[in-house]
Amino acid sequence: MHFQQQLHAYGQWKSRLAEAIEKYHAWLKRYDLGSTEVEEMLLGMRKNLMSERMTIAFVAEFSRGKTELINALFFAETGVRLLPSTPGRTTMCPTEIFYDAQDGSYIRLLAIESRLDSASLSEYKERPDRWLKIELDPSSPIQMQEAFQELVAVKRVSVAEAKRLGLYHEDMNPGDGIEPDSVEIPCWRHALISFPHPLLEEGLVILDTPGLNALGSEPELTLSMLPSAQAVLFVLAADTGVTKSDMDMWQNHVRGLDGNQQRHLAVVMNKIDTLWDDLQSDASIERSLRSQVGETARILNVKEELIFPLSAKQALLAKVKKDEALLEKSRLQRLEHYLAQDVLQSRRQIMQQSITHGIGHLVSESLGVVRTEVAQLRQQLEELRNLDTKNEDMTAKLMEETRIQQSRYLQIVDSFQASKRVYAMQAKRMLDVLSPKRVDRIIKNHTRSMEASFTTYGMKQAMKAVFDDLSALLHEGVQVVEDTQSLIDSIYQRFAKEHGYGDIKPPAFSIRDYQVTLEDLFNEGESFRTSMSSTLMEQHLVIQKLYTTVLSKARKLLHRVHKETANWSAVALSPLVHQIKEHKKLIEQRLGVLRKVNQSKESLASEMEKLEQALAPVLAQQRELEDILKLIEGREESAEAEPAAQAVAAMS
Ligand SMILES: Nc1nc2c(ncn2[C@@H]2O[C@H](COP(=O)(O)OP(=O)(O)OP(=O)(O)O)[C@@H](O)[C@H]2O)c(=O)[nH]1
Ligand SMILES: [Mg+2]
Repeated sequence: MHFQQQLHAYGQWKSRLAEAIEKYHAWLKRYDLGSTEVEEMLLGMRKNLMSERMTIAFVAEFSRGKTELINALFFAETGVRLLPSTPGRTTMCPTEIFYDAQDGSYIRLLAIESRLDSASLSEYKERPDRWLKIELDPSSPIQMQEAFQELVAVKRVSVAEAKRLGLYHEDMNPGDGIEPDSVEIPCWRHALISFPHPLLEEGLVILDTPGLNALGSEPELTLSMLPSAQAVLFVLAADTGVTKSDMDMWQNHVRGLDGNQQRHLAVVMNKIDTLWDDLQSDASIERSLRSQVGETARILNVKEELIFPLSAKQALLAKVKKDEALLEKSRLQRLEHYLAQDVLQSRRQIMQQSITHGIGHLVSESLGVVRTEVAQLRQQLEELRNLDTKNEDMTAKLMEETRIQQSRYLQIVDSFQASKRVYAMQAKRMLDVLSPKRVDRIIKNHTRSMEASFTTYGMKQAMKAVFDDLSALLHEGVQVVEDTQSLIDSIYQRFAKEHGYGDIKPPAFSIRDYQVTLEDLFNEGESFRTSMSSTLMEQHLVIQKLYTTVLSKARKLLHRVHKETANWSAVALSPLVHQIKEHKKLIEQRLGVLRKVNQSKESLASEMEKLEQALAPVLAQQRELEDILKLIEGREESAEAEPAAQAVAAMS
């Protein structure tokens, strides 16, 4: 399947899941089983799912052909070279290309001087009025192509000004060690491009980066935007091989992205057309290509199958001219296949796992309760069928039994209330430990000392102190979450043992993994700091930005931990609550039936009929839930409803 078809299928799958979430939400409402917490959780899940985007980032030294590759992969059907790609440095600022359905077609540009401001890029993105906006006409590729020329805009400033902006770079100095009077710097710090294009409309986001030291001077790009991309393509050129500067970039900023299983990192070996040679046989060209791929794999220490030799330029040409043979020769299709199969498929699996884990658990839990109800109604019917109406003793005995059940039920309610009180105290203690206020206080305290320190060393010490405090907080959180989990487990076990509630399980939860994530975050920050000393002369501004980025990520992370913990603690006992409610309903129903049968023997038939009638809507509930579960699990075929006998067996 082509990338576009695959992305479309992925979009459809997401809408199906969103529909399942909506249906379950409606189901809970219809039967009055929801709660504000569960409702909020479902709405949040649905929102996350629908706003989820798929980002592919392109990084490399300048002039390796990143932008040309983007043109060839995604925008060839416009018939033009949509984004500017020329010899030498071209793209001057990181550029995000996506579709913003709300605001339509535009380019938004953020002035380079905004680097002096303490607001982060993501904060700027919330404030469109701070950006220069250029309208785009999506029906005219030529107009768009012209508008995109703004992405290459540069200006001359004094060296002092470049230093002030944290942009003075040794490479701007042409070797003789004498500082020039002025240097060229980008006009723009960041660009956002939105226009309706089938791929972008499906949620694709493309991140093009400028080659020259963009990764070293914008920590937010390197530490925040790249790591959150689903795929990162590192581009090399076949005619230059792996140069020292390619290697620096790879080691300092790209290689580390490989650690995450949810992200794909691949290497493109572009410009293979420079190896094409009419005087050489295809076989010998193939051989030299193979050996270059092998060599690159060895130097970068990546698997050979993750290196994609191709020619972006020829691929673009081939697509525009509809020249199939040339397209084949450009070898672009193997990369397209990789993006469609490996990247998108695994994205879908990850989403599926997390969604099935979240909502699937809730739906299965509801289904378990409904199935028990079906089974118990059937059992009651069975009892009535076997009831010897002439035998008054038997009815009386059943009545007696049910009364005993009723008083036992009242005990269950009492003991549940007691457990719930203990649990509520524990849950409060847990959420206090992880409270966002505590996190913010820690960060705020240290930020002050960080801003006050003039040396890199002082800043580094302050950073270490925040990290220690935050990880201590998280450590305490892990402990208290585990205590809470044991408490919940013991409550469930007690209800299973004493009251026969063996079928329901508490939702599992842990925040242990976040400890590693937090640690990685700070380590990445530190390795960024050590890598930049050699490349940037004026570091203070960049280090400050670096630390702000790391801290805002840590803050987000810990807030998320709190939110997830709160969600979990809100629903941890709800399977028990459902079960108890159902239990009560059944006992009352049964007493009612027996009472009536006792009063007049004739009413037996009509009571049985009523039970049959009561069964029908519950069976309908069960079918609805089974359909929702099918939607979630992506099963197309309608599975057989669970046989009654099995359901009866499950309840006894
Ligand atoms: N021969 C050949 N040239 C290519 C190929 N791909 C790109 N180029 C050329 O390489 C030059 C640089 O391409 P760009 O796409 O601007 O490179 P970039 O990596 O985006 O560079 P920056 O924007 O400066 O970071 C342009 O002149 C392209 O025409 C290719 O496959 N073969
Ligand atoms: Mg470029």
